[in-house]
Amino acid sequence: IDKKEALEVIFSKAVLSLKRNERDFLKNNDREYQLFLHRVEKYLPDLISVYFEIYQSCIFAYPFLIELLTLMIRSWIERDRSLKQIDLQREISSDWLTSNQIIGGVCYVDLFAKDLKGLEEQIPYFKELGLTYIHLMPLFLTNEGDNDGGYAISSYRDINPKLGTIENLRELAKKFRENDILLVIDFVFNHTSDEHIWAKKARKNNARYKRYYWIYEDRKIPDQYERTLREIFPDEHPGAFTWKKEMESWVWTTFHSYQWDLNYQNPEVFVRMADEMLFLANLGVDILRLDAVAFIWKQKGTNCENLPQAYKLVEAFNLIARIAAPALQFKSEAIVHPDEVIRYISKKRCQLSYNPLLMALLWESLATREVKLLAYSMEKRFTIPDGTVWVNYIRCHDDIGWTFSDEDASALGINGYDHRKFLNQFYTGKFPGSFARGYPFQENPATGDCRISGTLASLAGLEKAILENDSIEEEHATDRILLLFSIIMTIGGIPLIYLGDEVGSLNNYNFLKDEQKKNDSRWIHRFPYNADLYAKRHDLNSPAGKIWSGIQQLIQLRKKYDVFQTPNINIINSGNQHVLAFTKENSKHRVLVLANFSEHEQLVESLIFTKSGNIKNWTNIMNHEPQEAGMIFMKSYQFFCFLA
Ligand code: OTU
Repeated sequence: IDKKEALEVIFSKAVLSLKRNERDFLKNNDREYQLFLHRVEKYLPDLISVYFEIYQSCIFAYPFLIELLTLMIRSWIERDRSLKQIDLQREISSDWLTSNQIIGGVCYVDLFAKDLKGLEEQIPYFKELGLTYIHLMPLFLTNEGDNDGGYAISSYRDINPKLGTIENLRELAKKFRENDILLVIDFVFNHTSDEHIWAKKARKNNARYKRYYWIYEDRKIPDQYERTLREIFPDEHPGAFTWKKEMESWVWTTFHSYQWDLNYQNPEVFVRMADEMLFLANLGVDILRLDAVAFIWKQKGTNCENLPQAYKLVEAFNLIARIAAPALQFKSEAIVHPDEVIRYISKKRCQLSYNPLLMALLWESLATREVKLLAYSMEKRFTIPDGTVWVNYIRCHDDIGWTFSDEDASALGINGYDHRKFLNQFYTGKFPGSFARGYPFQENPATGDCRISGTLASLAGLEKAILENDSIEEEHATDRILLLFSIIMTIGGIPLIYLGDEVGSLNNYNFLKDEQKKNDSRWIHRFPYNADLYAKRHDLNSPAGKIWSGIQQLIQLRKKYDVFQTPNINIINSGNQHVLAFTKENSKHRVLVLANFSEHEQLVESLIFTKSGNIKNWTNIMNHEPQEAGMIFMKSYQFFCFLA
């Protein structure tokens, strides 16, 4: 039987499983349905191939495929007409995602605005700052008490009642759309909480639901897996499995013991999660952040991270979206080795990705005052496929992990292991002369691993400066903060601000008094909305005001020149080890960015202009002064952006 015929058989089976009124919808909306069929024709063959690559050896694969198609058609039928309009627009425009008009912000709904209604009231603030992309941290039903900041989800269809209702979220999505703000939320699809209905049924020994997870009665198989696994949250429990007394079994829990890893080797899990994904899409979500994507496939004898099937699963989810909710885009959250990060990024997989390498190396350059590792890594690794986009950030709700490549470091004579040790010492404030006030996260004496928690301002020196009443250091700190923002605003991709950072929020030590939080230092940088700081945002004498207005100016700059939306950069050797230099260009403009990562004044040879394309008339667009010939003089932590 030929392939086309097979597809037709499969598809018509799916249509037959629809309810009567759903089939009527298809009949009565023929023009709309033809559009859908066109997508089916375009993407279904690939979806089926990928699906069978993943599930070739599973005898249940076929019936679950029919179920998948049925729920895709159903979800499309239920999709709001206004969203279907956006589907169409995004299908024909290829560059909306890379636009220089997109500026991101991320926040916890409860900490920033109490609840979803409160968040709606913050729209004027988002507009004032210039934000057009808001990522709301997990807001679904979750365990009472400790719940990993919402990353333990008990239902993908119910909002945490403290934050509001599904209707509130739908309403917010609509309000965002009216205000040209993209809505981003998490798709926490590697695990559910132990209170999700599936986990509850598994706990009651229901065989079908036990197959949704990785559950073993003895240590035999867990031991086999653990031989090659890395510990992710060693503070919480050793290894990857947790003993559940009520079931007399071991359950795979990569993160916390109440976060049960889903078993994607079971096609039913894939299909059920696809259904949850399409439900989120139909709420009016624009971008789904694929949480912990590196961990979704497991295989004995490997570290169970970044396996080929993980990429295939992402491809399959993406194809489902292309057919049933094409407006939806994916953002990869793979905070792993840069060789692996890149594999998730493509139009077929994730159209967006965090840029953990740029993030980590910005901090590395601040600590060392040298830009060589940053420049070398960006030159080699900044380019990503056409139509995809980096999300460039300085801080987020998580720790900073030093995910640079040891091979890159060693090419520059840097020993990765020692360097990470230095960085951890520096950012926990232990290194002599350090300006930073961070906390260690998941320090593992066995491996020497450690990551860093702390707010942008505290890690950049503001906390220490204020405490010591040191006005020069205070100025350095605000300059450091603005320097990092200058880079993410000009380098291309989508800049993402961890809200609160734009007014210089300091570490919050209250978590130490909270039984449920004190062992997770990431709470040091998950702070409540600080009304005082926000009130000072227009006061240019306060650090909050300096930082806020500096950022706002950068945002305006970025939005004004579309050269900032060109994806690539050209790293230039500035001839000064403290100064990062790169250019970007499009048909109209060329920009040259210079950033001094040291607290000392620096000189850059005017040769840099020749190296940047031998153009004579450069204007400094920070102050609109033409650049005279001769040496370029840079003050401490100064940032220049020249336009030609
Ligand atoms: C993610 O992070 C979330 O960002 C965290 O807040 C969650 O706790 C976690 O998943 C579980 O849902 O280990 O330290 O890419 O770096 O996925 C953060 C690998 C994490 C990990 C990342 C994970």
